[in-house]
Amino acid sequence: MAEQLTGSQVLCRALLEEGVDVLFGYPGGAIMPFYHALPEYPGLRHVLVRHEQAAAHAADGYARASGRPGVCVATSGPGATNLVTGIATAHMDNTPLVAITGQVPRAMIGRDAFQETDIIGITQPITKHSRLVEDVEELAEAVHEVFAVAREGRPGPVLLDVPKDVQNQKTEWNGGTVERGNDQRSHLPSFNRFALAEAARLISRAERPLIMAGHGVILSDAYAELRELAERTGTPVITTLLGISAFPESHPLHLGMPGMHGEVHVNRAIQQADLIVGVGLRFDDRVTGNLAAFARGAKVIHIELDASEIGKNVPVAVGLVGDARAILRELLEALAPRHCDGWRAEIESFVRPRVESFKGGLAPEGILGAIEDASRGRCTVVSDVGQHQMWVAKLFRYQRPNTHITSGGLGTMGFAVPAAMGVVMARPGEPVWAISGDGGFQMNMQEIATMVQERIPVKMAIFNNGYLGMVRQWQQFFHGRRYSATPIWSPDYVALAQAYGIPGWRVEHGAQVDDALRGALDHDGPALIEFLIEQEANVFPMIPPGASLSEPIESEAVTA
Ligand SMILES: Cc1ncc(C[n+]2csc(CCOP(=O)(O)OP(=O)(O)O)c2C)c(N)n1
Repeated sequence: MAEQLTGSQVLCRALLEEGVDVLFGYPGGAIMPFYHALPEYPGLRHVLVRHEQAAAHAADGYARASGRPGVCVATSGPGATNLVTGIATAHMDNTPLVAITGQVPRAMIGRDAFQETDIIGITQPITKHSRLVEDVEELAEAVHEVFAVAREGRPGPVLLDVPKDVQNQKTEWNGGTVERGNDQRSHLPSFNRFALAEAARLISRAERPLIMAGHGVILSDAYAELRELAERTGTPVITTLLGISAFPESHPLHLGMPGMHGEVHVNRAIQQADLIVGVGLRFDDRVTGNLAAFARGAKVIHIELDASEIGKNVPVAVGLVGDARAILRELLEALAPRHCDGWRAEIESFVRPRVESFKGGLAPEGILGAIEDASRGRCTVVSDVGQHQMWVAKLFRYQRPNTHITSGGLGTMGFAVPAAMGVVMARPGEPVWAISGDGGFQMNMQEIATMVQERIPVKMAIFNNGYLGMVRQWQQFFHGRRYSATPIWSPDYVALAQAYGIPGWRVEHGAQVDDALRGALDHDGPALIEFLIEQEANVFPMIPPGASLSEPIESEAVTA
């Protein structure tokens, strides 16, 4: 005999069928029936955040680290709108995120009911799909549909809006409703064989080739194929901000990060290349600088899952639409071994000694090296947004796949601390560092309470320079040092840690670094370290906004 279930119970069962094991959320009126049902389903661990934005970022971090959709839950109105920044962040970086929101009862929709907001309308431009569930009979199918959309093709966020009375509606449950299909590769678009042959021909003939690897390499798990392509053809590899950790950084073919804060030799190599093989990236403006002057001597082969990206920013000689791993495998079959030793030696000659503006204060380079050593290279690093984000991208040596997580496309301050909670849930037993500036940390530091209550051992590092550093740097270079609204006061972070009952350290000198790191790593729970770094340190080199990759600012001299 069929079981009678409420909509909320159906929702829980459908989530379990999708393989969900953790939800990040916050209750409220319109989602109360769901929270009423939740305790019956211990397989669904709920993490109570302190702000819904953090729920979305935590689900995002979980998804990036696990490769499976992350789930966040909020009530209608303010709960739902608090998710928006997190959904937009996931949208820009192609994270499979499922947001579930309560909605006012169906009869009240459109009447400006208490806590009613049109979250479907609000999130339409920042989701792959958003759906209002109009009857309990469609609920299970709707859950499976949004999960499928979140995962398939180019992943991204989806939203399911469930009116309160639908959550309470009764229905008959006849057992599982789907076979869960995790392998979407069969649905992927196929690519053109002629284009593939042409790509192989261009690669074989190029004298100055480069590979630019983006987030798509990580999303399609194409590490081995990327490495094989580089090694077989002797082609140097550039990793974009979101492509970092797609290729081991100790590898002799690894060059570094391109673009606005990319190394001089990397950008110069791009400007001198005769072929760029772009894999799973979108050539965004932070990567290309002035498009008209970008890699003018290079033909571009663009391997990308989303056909609309091909030719969007950069004209391409060959576009290959599909899954990066599948395409690279095919391409490898058509490629004979070759070398580019002369070209590599030339790029080597472009390398400049690192110019940083550290004047003897605590330098990010030393801190990051020490974090790496103390974690024995086995950690995941989640960065926030700003100067420290660039240092974390450039100075840490990523060896293992998918160990660098950051908000690239939207550049969302406040991302690191909550996203790191999600990463810990996906990778228990491995140190996870949330590295933030003093500005970004203060945007979501309330989540320390979540870590304590839910026992989520994030290791937090704050690079405190007393400024909204990246904006201050722009003011220094482009606004005549007018530091308008960038000096930022901080609380006593060690006392803050104490208030939450977690250990905290303040590090002012190099000699204190190792003890603090050891203490934080040895502690079986969340821990916080404040590093007082040099206040006006800058990130070099820097391509001014709108300039070409050939016009880097390399030192303070320019601002004099
Ligand atoms: C939510 C949000 N608001 C504003 C910005 C603009 N912004 C980019 S970097 C930055 C400064 C970050 O300062 P801090 O967190 O202290 O890091 P630092 O640059 O000093 O390392 C600001 C304000 C942003 N990226 N995100």
